[in-house]
Amino acid sequence: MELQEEFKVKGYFLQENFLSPQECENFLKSISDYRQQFSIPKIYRNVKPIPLSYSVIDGKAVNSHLPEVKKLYTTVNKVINNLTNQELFTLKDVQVGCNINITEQGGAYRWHYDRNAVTAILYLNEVEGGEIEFYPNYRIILPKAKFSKFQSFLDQIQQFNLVRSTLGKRIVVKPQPGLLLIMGGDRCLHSVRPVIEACDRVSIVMAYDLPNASFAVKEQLNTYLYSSEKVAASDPNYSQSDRSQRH
Ligand SMILES: O=C(O)CCC(=O)C(=O)O
Ligand SMILES: [Fe+2]
Repeated sequence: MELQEEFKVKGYFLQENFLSPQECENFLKSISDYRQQFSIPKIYRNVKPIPLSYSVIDGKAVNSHLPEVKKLYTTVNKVINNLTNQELFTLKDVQVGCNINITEQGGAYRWHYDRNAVTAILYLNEVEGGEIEFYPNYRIILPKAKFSKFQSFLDQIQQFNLVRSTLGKRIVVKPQPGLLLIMGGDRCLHSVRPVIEACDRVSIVMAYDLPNASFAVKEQLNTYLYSSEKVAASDPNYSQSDRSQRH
């Protein structure tokens, strides 16, 4: 099967050694240098069954302080366009476009869909636990009502364990240095299992979409994902009338 065809049918794509071990080391060094200089927000949202518990260097910080990560975001755009046979773009919302997720021991990332069409995740290291679990091409999307209450109801139903195991095909991927995962972010339900090891799990999360994509983005979702602040609704993904879904 052609790569493009395979991506369309499977809903995801994996490439090992997209970066060499040395390149991963260099990225990890820049990230750790950044952390020596700046403190990064730690986010904890107590949702069931998997909480959102991680630290993040958001796209604004990447733009200003991590030029090599910014460059990677553009390089991977070409890979995405080739794979999807579409002209997709980096996100207008710089804060959301390219993030570095840092998950310490015990940390995890709740079940969610991303708000954008295609997401690429580059893993920089290997840790015990911290597998990403996902259900490609899983979401039932209402074509004209992606942000409706009924869509949000469907999303909640589809998250149940029993529904997932009945309707979905589960894929589990263990992080390894240089591994690139590309998926249809807004239709692939995904989460990150708790990190078991004392060492931080580090991944670069890159979001792409059509130029005219509207997310009906709420400030509140960005606050939920990128700051330690308390938010009024415990879960902006599923408790608002608009469903902006990247995570
Ligand atoms: O780090 C990962 O494997 C996934 C992170 C993720 O899904 C996200 O940041 O939206
Ligand atoms: Fe995600």
